[in-house]
Amino acid sequence: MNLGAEARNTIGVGDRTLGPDPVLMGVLNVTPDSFSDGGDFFGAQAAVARAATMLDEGAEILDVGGESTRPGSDPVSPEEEARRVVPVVREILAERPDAVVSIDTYRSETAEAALEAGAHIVNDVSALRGDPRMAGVMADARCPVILMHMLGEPKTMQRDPRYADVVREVRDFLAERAEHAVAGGVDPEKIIIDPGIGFGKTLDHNLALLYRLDALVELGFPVLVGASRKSFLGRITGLEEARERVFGTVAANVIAYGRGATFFRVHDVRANREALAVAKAIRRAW
Ligand code: HH2
Repeated sequence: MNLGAEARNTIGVGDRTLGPDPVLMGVLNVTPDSFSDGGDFFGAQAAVARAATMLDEGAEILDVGGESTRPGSDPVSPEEEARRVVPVVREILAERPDAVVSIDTYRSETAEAALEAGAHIVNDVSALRGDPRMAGVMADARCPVILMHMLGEPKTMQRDPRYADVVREVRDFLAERAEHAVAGGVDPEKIIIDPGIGFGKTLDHNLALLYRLDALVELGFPVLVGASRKSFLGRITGLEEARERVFGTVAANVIAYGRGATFFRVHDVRANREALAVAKAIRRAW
């Protein structure tokens, strides 16, 4: 699907427009086991405080997730997932009514409950493959949706992932999932696509996708990149501790911006905001 020759890099959220300048989505994992911040913000109070910090540092979206999708992780029950995220969404919006909140889930019940609590965006790492009701829920809510590529499922996805041509396969997959979403009633203007860095990909696959992001931009949807603190950065830099991978994250995001990405899912908001502000200024200078 191509919505026109021009790359699209904005998305409407209610009466606001996000983009075309780089948009930072702060990661808020309300989980005991996420790969880089598991357990840090597990209680609602700690999560809301972290949300406020990320907003103050320049995040325009907060991505609230209640289930880790790190390689090897197990799913949690839908009830447990909703129990973790719904109070956090509600409390963030009570304290910061202007915040834009996205809900990181592939389950329609969780998405519905979070939207009901005020969330604005659904971030579905299964790109609508995880739950047949999801497209309908998104269509009814008329909310922006993020469709991400994943090969396999979190439990096994890093066991020898293979592609004949990773860029073509990821692009074709995202085009097909976008068509599926539109067939289910989702407004094409509300779709954001994401190559799914680290989801069933080797180091070389991740690097190829970041370098050839323009191939995804050509599909006509805004592109989101979630490279933050991921293990491919550790493979390159030798940093085993995920929270130390800030400089590598910044490099990946600045390159991704140069290749056409607009949305950046990050743990370290300030570092990425400053780097992307400089990248934007350089791009504008000529
Ligand atoms: N990555 C993670 C989770 N959700 N959503 C999108 N759209 N893109 C991503 O790259 C992405 C995502 C994994 O990172 P994190 O949330 O930090 O860890 P965990 O899954 O262990 O909670």
